[in-house]
Amino acid sequence: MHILLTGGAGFIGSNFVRLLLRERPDYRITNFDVLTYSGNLENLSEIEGDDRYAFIRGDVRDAAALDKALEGVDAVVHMAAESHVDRSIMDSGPFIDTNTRGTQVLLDAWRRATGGKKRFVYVSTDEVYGSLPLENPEIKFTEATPLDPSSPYSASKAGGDLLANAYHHTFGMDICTTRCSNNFGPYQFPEKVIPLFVTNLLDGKQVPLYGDGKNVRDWLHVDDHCEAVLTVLEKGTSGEVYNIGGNNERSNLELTRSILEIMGKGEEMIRYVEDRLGHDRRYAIDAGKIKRELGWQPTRSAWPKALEDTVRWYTDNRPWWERVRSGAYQDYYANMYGG
Ligand code: NAD
Ligand code: TDX
Repeated sequence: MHILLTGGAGFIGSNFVRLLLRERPDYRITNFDVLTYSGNLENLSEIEGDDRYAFIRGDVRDAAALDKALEGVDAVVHMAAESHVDRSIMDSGPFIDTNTRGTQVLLDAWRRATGGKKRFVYVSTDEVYGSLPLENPEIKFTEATPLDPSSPYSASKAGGDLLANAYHHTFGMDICTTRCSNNFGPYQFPEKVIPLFVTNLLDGKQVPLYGDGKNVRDWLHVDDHCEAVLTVLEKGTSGEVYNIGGNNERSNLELTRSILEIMGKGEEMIRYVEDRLGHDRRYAIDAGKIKRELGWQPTRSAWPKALEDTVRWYTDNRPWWERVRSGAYQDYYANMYGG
């Protein structure tokens, strides 16, 4: 089995490559990634010499490059994306271009390569469902919840999600879609809340908590997400959507307090800052379908142990995040948080 993974140099992609090489000794994987600011081959340095792994620097918007890369490939896992909500608020152009148009270019290339007869997994997000109210904690997103994206990021991901569905219906292509909640773990770009807060604290800086800190996210360890994507790739039913989540809802304030406690820091390290525009209040995933139909459930997200392990990873890997936080990231950080 030869898989082409898009976006394999990013956070989830690089963890997926590692998991696949570990768990499927007879698979090969090609990582097709253009290496934006968040793509980093250093995330994969330990497997560089593995002859089951190959890297192609390429853009999912480049049809000719895809035609070449897809030769002899048995399945595609599409993770490449612009992935950060705050950046999409600053400039939505690259989001629509990569997440929506790039998905269309890739779907067309896969159709040319295989007639759509081989599997394509579109890695979408729970954010396509929009926001849930805090007042009704029993309500969660199911696969039947209508799409109602509220940020330019989630709208651009919903564009790709709807196209994947449309290509299945129109051309009979073998496509599954996954919609996962917030991931955490090693190699996450430190613009996202957990690595941002941990690395700030390691540098003795305060953490910028948006608004009242009551927004809720459902946290899942990245390895659980990757295992779920692999399960869908191998066992999913064509045309189906699968929610993936940890049943692990925390308010941002609870999350921040847990990080402070693990790191032995006090509440004075919290800096309440202006809220994110259009900030989704709550995400919560009902992941019953993937458990019932494909037998997947999280095994690596136990809280707070998985969070403690993640804090330890950033503590132990200062050279990685210091390099990642240097250069253009400094301008982004200064623009967002005022230095
Ligand atoms: P990331 O930003 O860490 O990685 C994205 C990768 O895509 C990078 O390596 C980047 O270089 C590559 N890329 C971007 N534009 C490209 C293009 N035009 N052509 C080729 N490669 C390109 O993102 P992530 O957090 O690892 O997210 C991966 C996927 O999972 C995304 O599709 C995201 O929407 C989805 N997702 C993420 C989460 C989360 O919590 N991080 C949750 C659910 C779904
Ligand atoms: O500085 C911050 N302060 C803060 O309070 C940052 C960066 C975030 N937050 C809050 C906003 C959110 O409520 O923390 C929560 C999580 O924020 P992010 O890490 O930016 O993630 P989120 O916006 O929830 O989106 C993530 O999950 C779904 C990923 O970035 C997406 O790619 C994925 O689809």
